[in-house]
Amino acid sequence: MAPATTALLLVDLQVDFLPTGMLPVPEGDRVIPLANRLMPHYGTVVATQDWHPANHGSFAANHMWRKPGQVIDLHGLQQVLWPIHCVQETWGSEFAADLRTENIDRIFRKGTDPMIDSYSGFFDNGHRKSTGLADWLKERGITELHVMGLALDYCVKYTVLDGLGEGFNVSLIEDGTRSVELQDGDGLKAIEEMRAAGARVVTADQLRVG
Ligand code: VGL
Ligand code: ZN
Repeated sequence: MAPATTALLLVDLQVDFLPTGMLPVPEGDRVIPLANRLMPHYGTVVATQDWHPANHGSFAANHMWRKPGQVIDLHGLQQVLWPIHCVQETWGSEFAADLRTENIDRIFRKGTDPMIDSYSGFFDNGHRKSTGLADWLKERGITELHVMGLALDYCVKYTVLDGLGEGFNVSLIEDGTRSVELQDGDGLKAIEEMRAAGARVVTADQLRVG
């Protein structure tokens, strides 16, 4: 069992990020069994859920002449445009069918404001609004986070960086994540950024929680 002050944080383990989804993360399905194996060893398990309205500004389809992968200015912030994904109340935004969601204590949804994207589970990309995740964890005496999920080079990275910024000790579970890799090497670069910011990078076996 992990100490009671440690929480497992599962990032965006959703249908649209699996290899058959709308924003496929290669091998994204491979991390689901690991999440299922780890969850019973934590007193606190939290999951984030990308939860966009259909008119979300991060969707290329909502901008004339734009294609996924292009970068635009969205209300003052640089925004990568994505295929339509994780639309609220659709199949694509559901958690992966094989994920044992009964072990999740609390879900934090993000990306609900059409004007701004939210990669991190803690804040939107402009750091303007909090999701309440940090306060919720702190109220429960959580000081350490073990983070895994999708995608390494976007939502996992920004969740880890914001977790560190909020004062948590953060370990990235390297084998519990996969990258979208819009550019070759983005996954490795993300890991180096997280390490430089103070994250511990470990494999699930090194956690010794189960
Ligand atoms: C994500 C791109 C757009 C992610 C979410 O979960 O990493 N990436 N929305
Ligand atoms: Zn999204």
